[in-house]
Amino acid sequence: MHTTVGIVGAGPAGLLLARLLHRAGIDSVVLEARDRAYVEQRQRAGILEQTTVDALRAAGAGERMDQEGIVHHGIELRFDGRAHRIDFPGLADGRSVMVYAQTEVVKDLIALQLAEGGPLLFEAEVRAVEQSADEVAVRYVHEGAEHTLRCDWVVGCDGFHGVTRNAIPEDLRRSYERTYPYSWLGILAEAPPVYDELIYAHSARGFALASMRSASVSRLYLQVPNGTDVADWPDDRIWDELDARLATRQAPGWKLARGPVTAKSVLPMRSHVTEPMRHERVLLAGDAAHIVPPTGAKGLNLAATDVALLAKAFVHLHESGSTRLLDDYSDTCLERIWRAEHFSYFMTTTLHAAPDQSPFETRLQLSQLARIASSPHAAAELAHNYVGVALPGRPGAVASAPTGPDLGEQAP
Ligand code: RFL
Ligand code: PHB
Repeated sequence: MHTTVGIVGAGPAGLLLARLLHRAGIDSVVLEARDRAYVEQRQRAGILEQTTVDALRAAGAGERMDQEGIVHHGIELRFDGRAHRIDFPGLADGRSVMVYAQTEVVKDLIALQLAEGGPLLFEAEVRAVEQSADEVAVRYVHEGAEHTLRCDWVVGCDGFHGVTRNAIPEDLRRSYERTYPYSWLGILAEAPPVYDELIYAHSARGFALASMRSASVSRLYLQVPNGTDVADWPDDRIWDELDARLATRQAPGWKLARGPVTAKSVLPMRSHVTEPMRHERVLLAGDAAHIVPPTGAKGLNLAATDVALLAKAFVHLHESGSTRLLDDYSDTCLERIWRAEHFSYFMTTTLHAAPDQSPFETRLQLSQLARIASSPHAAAELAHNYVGVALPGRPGAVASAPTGPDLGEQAP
């Protein structure tokens, strides 16, 4: 089999890239190691920035998102027993974010690709990506047999544990990494959200986050020690801990609405960047090149912006014969990635209680949070980063014009 762009991995990055290329008349083949049900049910991100929403619309995958996604115009920070709202449109040039789960993004993209796109093979595990002078060979196993996909270009969208990264020679590859001394326990519950926006809470007992999937389903997270076993967290213990960490002095005795817990897992927290994101005919996108801790809600959005830029670069090559945008791809992405790395690190270290944290460090965190609550300048910096920073000269534009309204246009 031969294709123009071989895509390894059918997470949001690989699927969105395949759709954008298909719409531009560029053929691709997507190879995914897991089965369709697994990929569609993996619980992950929930927050989409405007650029991600635009890229999904440009890929033709905006219809259900625009009907079911919930536009959020702010978040609440809770710390020191009080609550403070960050108003996005007022602080960040009218921009907002959308709550629409990664599971739904992936389902929409898979349905479209299977209905009218190029090949998308599930249970096709890539074992090696090998470059020669004028093509790349992707070796994979499907239905018990070994196959080779020959490609003009290969994009590794195979996540943090993928194999494509190894096609960049070790002596040219640089990795930057940080692991955090805590994890998240995440649950999905059939319970109405606590509040109509997300709540990020700093407390002496550790961080908590109250998010949502719909008007009747909550997504909730608790900071827990690394190595935590979910078996040690029966449902009542989780609800009690959420109540304690989200408590404020303004509303004593306040409690979350409880409901059946339908999913429970522990997630490690990590920051990671691999540079460069291209070597000759092999490129990396999404979690294959970079990981952020989820506190800044950036991972899926970075993946979407990487592939929107890549699609634009392939279209440019297709139309003009020039590799200029592909040549710029790594540098253009890395500027935005490092901004998101810093923001995610900042949110994580400001809101979590490290196991060896001194009272001095806790006072610094509270001072920083109080500054955000009292200064429009400090709050604007958080708001701009959360909704997505537009970097000068690097607009992160999508492959074709968006067709839907701006998230900022819907009244709060
Ligand atoms: P994915 O989603 O990991 O997909 C990679 C795919 O590649 C496949 N694969 C292979 N296929 C073939 N051959 C091989 N050898 C392969 N090896 C791997 C895998 O099976 C998989 O299907 O990467 P992608 O597409 O780059 O997407 C990245 C996002 O999934 C990730 O960044 C986000 O989920 C991060 N994230 C969040 N991002 C946000 O923008 N907003 C959020 O609110 C947000 N919340 C989160 C998050 C991540 C979380 N976890 C679980 C770490 C919340 C959580 C809890
Ligand atoms: C989620 O809804 O899963 C979510 C939201 C915001 C985050 C992380 C996760 O920062």
